[in-house]
Amino acid sequence: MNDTIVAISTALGEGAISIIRVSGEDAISIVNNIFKGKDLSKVASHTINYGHIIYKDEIIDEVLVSVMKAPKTYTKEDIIEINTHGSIAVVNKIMEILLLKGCRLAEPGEFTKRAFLNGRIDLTEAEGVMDLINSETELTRKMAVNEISGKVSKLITDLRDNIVALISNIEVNIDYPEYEDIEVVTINKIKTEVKYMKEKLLEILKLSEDGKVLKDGIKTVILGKPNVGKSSLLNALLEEDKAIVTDVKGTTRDIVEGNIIVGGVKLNLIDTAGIRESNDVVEKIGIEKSLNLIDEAELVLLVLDGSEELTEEDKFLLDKTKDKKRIVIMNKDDLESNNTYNKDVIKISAKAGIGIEKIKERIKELFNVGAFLSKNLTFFTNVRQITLLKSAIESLEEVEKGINEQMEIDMIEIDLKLVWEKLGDIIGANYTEELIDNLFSRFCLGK
Ligand SMILES: Nc1nc2c(ncn2[C@@H]2O[C@H](COP(=O)(O)OP(=O)(O)OP(=O)(O)O)[C@@H](O)[C@H]2O)c(=O)[nH]1
Ligand SMILES: [Mg+2]
Repeated sequence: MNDTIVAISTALGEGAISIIRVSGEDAISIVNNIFKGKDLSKVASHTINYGHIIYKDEIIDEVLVSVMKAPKTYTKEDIIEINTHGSIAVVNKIMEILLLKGCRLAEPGEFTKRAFLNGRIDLTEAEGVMDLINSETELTRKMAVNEISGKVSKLITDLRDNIVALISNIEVNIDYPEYEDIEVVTINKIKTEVKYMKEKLLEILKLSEDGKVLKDGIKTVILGKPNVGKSSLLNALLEEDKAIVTDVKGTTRDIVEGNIIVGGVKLNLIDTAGIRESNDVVEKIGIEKSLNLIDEAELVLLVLDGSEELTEEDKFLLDKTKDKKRIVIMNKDDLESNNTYNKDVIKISAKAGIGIEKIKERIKELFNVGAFLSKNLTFFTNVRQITLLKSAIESLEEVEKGINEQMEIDMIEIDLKLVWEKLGDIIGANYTEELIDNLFSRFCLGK
């Protein structure tokens, strides 16, 4: 059986309360041993009990102890949570005593790992717990709650059940090869089902890729020729004077970064050096960096100067970013307008802080933030899941290819089994020790 683990579950520091969590077969007896109050081995499950932690006849702290008996607990094991006063000295002392009494210090994420290993949650749900703890925005919170609720798991499980049904159909064929008409029926059934599954998975993939960008923060590059007001725009968006603004062309040389939350989504903003022909060694490096950033950008804010006509540099950048998700911004709208470029632009004055909201609204539209926030969409949110999803889609394509090329039905079956396995990997139906260790080590202590 598992040993009994202990960790501090609240953030370490001064606070009203701290919680020490113990999980395992001996959780109740170990804590009972140092608790003065009701006999914890006799109290009902899921009760909170007042008393004192006593060690060598000394009161360590006045506490509330929650007793949760297996199996209806976070780890499916007996769990005790000791609510102490939120003092570093108290928490350390109680931890020390519990370790002396036979608990082992938990590894990061070990409680959740046990929940997974004991079959209470699957891998996507465990990842959801981690995502929820790490979530900074309304959107990432929603995404994580969706994961924890088991919606993703259900979707995968349903698809896997479909595949199992198909495979058993094939098995019948292999067992009774004399009925040729059954084979035709089976192949047609596989064809329809595989088409449906592929469409479904592609739809989820698209959603997942958009969702991932929103979850990680949209990498947003502010681009433009010198002096159009890129740094002014960065400052206006951040609502602080982060980047240096002057009327000298080529003020920004290295990239300047900052984060903002727009409509529940994080933007990682990057202000860049203005693009122009330059002989200045330092500026040239900056310009090179700006241009390289275009490829990585998930959103480009291309800034033009409304007070003057388009130049070759503007045209070059308009062309270079034409296939990117971008917003063209006509700045200096407070001055007399001399720019005749009239495609879809947002007019602003970065200096006066006018029009900034319009940019934010456009960003929400471009990334469909509203849908992600309002609907309970089901999709994957991390690289591990998305990579497996892509791989499952590839295997489905192999199945389709097999059918089209009239391959033997047992060859088609092999590819179908692969799809089943890869979908299983997403929820952790088959896992390696290494994968699990790696995944849970990224959790925080006490979770
Ligand atoms: N009138 C007016 N001036 C602006 C506006 N935005 C920026 N400026 C001015 O334009 C000049 C250049 O602004 P910056 O924000 O430094 O421009 P930049 O694009 O970052 O320039 P580089 O870093 O040199 O590429 C400064 O003098 C700003 O005060 C605006 O909306 N209206
Ligand atoms: Mg600048």
